Amino acid sequence: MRRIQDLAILGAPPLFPEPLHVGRPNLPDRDQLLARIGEVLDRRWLTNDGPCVRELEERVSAFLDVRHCVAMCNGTVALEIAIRAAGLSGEVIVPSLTFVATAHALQWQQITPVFCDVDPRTHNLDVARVEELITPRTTGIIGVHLWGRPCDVEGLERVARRRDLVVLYDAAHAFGCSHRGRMIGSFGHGEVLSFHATKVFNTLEGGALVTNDDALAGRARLMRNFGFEGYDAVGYIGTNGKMNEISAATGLAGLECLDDFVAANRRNHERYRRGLAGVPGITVLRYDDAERCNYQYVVSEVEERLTGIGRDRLVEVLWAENVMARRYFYPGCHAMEPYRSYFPHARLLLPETERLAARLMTLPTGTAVDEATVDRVCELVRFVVANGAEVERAVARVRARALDMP
Ligand code: T4K
Repeated sequence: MRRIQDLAILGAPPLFPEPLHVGRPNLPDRDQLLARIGEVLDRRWLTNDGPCVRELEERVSAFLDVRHCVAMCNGTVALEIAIRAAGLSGEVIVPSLTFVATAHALQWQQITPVFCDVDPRTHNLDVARVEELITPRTTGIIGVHLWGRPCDVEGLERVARRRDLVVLYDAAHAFGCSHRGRMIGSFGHGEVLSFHATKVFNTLEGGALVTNDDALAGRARLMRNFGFEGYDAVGYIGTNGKMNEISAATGLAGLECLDDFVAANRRNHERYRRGLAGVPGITVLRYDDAERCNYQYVVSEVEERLTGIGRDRLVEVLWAENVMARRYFYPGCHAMEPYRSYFPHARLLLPETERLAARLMTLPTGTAVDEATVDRVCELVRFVVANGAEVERAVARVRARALDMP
């Protein structure tokens, strides 16, 4: 990329012929996967607590060193069931800087998500702010280990103990990550994982509640299967949250390759950090290399004062080049419906969330992205930022011409 007129947003051909997505799935070894799927078909046992689901649950709980893993059909249903099985009601404190499923899982069952601001360094719940939001209606806190970086679990659990609250974690991003040497999965009363296609480890769709609490796991198991306690006996209200055998088989094959997935992510993350080092106004978020990290998200902060080009325009320029960077998690749950209507003034209590939601940009990584591709994306970002103000003016000119404006 040499000249501004070579940018696709101004009409030139895109840098990449095919879209480069954030969240392109990591795939297990194909032969192993097909062999496992063949076994599922041979058994004619496709769902309802089948042998692959059981094996996956055992493997995940052993990996995370936690007593129970209750596999489910996706992370959102796992959250809903965990929330219900933990007896939450009234108000629950959650971050707004998260995927909307965290809030929806509460609101879906008429529990009010109370949005709390985040620590600008960690992007996770700010414990001091959590404490200010506790009311007599508060029954719990759901921390989100955003980008796989652990919440301040000690701080949250201190507050929860003092105020007699339940703590759950949305660990959708944090499979394979540790905090102070202990795997994420065994903190709080329970933690919820997502095994969605876009996650570091996937079961196509899937998720799980992991917990050391026997009673919580028992209730979640019943709720996952309509509340059935035996043939013809229902002792509980339940839903259908079951994982199917093909998903579990995909997970079992994927677990064999997890180290390779993480290695590819780590390599790409380092490459992005080096490739974007020194670009004014672009900071790539770091992980704590002393811990286990899955490096699944390459998140950068774009500071327009220094780049000369706003985050949204930069994303637009990248999309035109087929680099499908994402604005996770813009605009924050509080600014989405129904929460925007329910809490029109929420943003006044969420200054850091608002600031981050306006600046964050997530770049493509994973096993589908190689180092040469990362280098080209970095080179593109460097070029655009080096010419930030000029790119803004050129785009405005082209747009004005298209509208036939003077
Ligand atoms: N809590 C948190 C903190 C979460 O981040 C999530 C999910 C949940 C809870 C809920 O867990 P699940 O119920 O999903 O298990 C995507 C994912 O759909 C979602 O699972 C994920 N978080 C979120 C961060 O990302 P979108 O709306 O951005 O999805 P979409 O369709 O734009 O897909 C993302 C990109 O991935 C696309 O650009 C294309 C690519 N892709 C996607 C799929 C499904 C592929 O290349 N191949 C594929 O098969 O939410």
